[in-house]
Amino acid sequence: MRPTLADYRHIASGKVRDIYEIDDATLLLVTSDRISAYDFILDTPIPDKGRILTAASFFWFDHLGVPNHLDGGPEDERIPAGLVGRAMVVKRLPMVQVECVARGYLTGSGLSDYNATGSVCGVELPTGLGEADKLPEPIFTPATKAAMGDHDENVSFEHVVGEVGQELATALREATLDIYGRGADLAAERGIILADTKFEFGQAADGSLILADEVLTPDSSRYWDAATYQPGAVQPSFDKQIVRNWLTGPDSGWDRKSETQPPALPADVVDRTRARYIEAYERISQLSFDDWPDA
Ligand code: PZK
Repeated sequence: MRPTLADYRHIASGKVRDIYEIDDATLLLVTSDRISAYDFILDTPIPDKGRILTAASFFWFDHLGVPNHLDGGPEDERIPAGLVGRAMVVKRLPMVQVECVARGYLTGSGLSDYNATGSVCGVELPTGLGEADKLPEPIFTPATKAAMGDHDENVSFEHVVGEVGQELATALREATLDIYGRGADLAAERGIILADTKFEFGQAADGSLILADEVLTPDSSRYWDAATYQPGAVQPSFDKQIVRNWLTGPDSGWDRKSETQPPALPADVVDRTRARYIEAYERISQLSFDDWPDA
C-alpha cells in the first residue's frame, strides 16, 4: 500500500514546491501545479504543471548522467497515492548553500548588474552589450539564497570562495558551466535557447558534488524560442509568456504597478499555457507526456 502525505513530516515549502521527510536519509520533493508571474503566486493553477516539471527533471537527470540526488523512479512505492508523477524521492544531502547560476545570455539581474558595473558577479564583460545579447561565453553567476519572497543576491566567485573555500567554489563553477553547456546544446538542437539556469548541489560523504533540486525546468531556467529570438528586446518566456501577456494586457483589468494580487486566469490562457509546458518538455526530451505516470 502506498503511504499518504500524513505519514511524512513537512520540512519546507517553496513558492510552488514542498519537501517532506520520508526518513533520516530520504526526502520527498513534491511539485504543485501553481504558477508564479511577476512575483505573485497566481490563484489559478496550470493543470499538470507539476507532473510536466517533474518529468523534465527526471529526463535531465537521466540525460546528463552526472551524480544526482534521485533515490527512486517516478513510481517509487514511497510516493503517496495521488502524487505519482509529480514527486521525487531523493537522498537527503548536506546542501551547498550557493545558488549556482549559469548564464549564456544577458538579461534580468545579470543585465542590471552589467548596466551598473560592466560586470556580472565579478565577471567583466565587453562594453556595448544589451538586453538578451548572447555572451562571448557562458558565465558562472552565483547567488546567495534569500528568504522566501525576497530575491537571491548575486555574489562574486571570490565571495563563494570565502563561504565554501577555493576547491569547492571551483568545483561548483566547473560543474555549473559543464551542465549548462550540455543543457543549452540539447535545447539548441530543438530550437530552444536556454538563456540561463540555476542549479543546487549537495555533497556526497567524500565531498564530491551531487546535482540536487529540480534540474533545467522552466521554473529554474529561462527558455526562449530560437525561432523568434531578437536581441535588443526582452524575450518572451517560452512557458509563461501567454500568462504575462494576458495579465499585462487590456483584458485582465490588472495593473502591475498596483502590487495587488493578479486576477484569476481565463480557461483559454490556462489551456494554452499548459500546452506550452508540454511542448517544451516534448521538444527537448523527444518523449510523449502522455506516457508520463499519473496518480
Ligand atoms: C533541499 N531544498 C530547496 C526544494 C523547497 C525547498 N537532496 C536534498 N537533501 C537535502 N535538502 C534538500 C535536497 C534537495 N533537493 C532542497 N531545500 C532542501 C527546496 C523544494 C522545495 F521548499
